[in-house]
Amino acid sequence: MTYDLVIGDYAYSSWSLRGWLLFEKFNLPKSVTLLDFHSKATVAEQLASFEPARTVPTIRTPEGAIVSESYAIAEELASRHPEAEIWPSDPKKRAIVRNLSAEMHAGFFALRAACPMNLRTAFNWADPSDEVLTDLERLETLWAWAKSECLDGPWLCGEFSAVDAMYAPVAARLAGYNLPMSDLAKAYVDTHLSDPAFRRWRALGLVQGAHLSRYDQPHATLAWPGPKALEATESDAPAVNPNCPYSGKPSTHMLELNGVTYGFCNALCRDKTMADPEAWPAFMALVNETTSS
Ligand SMILES: N[C@@H](CCC(=O)N[C@@H](CS)C(=O)NCC(=O)O)C(=O)O
Repeated sequence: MTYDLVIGDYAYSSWSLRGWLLFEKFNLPKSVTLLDFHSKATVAEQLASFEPARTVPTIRTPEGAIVSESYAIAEELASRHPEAEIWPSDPKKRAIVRNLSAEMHAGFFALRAACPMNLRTAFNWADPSDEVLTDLERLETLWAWAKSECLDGPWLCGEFSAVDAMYAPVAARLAGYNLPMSDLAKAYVDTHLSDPAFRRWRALGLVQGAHLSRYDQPHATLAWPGPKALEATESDAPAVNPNCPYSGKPSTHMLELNGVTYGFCNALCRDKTMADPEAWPAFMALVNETTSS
């Protein structure tokens, strides 16, 4: 039983990140189709076999139903996989996070319009508009309220839940445009940036898809505000592992990390790992096994 999940682009599609995190964080089976945001064909045209979807993320359930609103995807997955706790089982927490998720899904237009997600770089927007500042104030209110009601965990309300998937791209925008934040908001934003699933998504965005100039901004650029990736480089040397840590297929594409050469079964597996080695548990298990033996 696998869901088809269609996403737009790892670097630029903020809604796609929400949908993908719901699968990735809760370990749900997915077969991913990546659209081409660079293509002349519109998103709607590329989604022709997922009628009536017009936007990403879109899923096809195992029985063939199409769901193409992020909030509906969260609800649908939550009712199909109650054990995953996509919404918290605690009724009070669940009510709070549903409310915050719905407000995100229906709002924050100024922030979304002025600060499109772009995980390839970061900007210094020194003088955000009044409309964006109003959105930021509302975020601070909502996040502080959720935290004060829930009291535990680095996420908004205890363990990671659908609300955190909804706010992941918002966190990326706050960090990615160097917007003003309280300590509480900054801690929450940092939790997203250092989350291994978010880092995997961003690593894929760094190595897949074209640069899209429509996402460039007139602001000065900054170094990425999240954790710095370990330095790994492409290599031609023989690998310590005969088989790819992800697929088990023969190692054909190599990288070097701390003087050791590791192999992968294709260029994408190598490149996504090279972009942020620590984001990939199977690779780090191989590194630990190799360096501790
Ligand atoms: N309400 C939708 C919004 C999804 C959305 O707008 N996705 C963008 C990509 S981030 C898209 O597919 N846009 C279509 C287009 O650009 O033609 C949801 O909740 O998922």
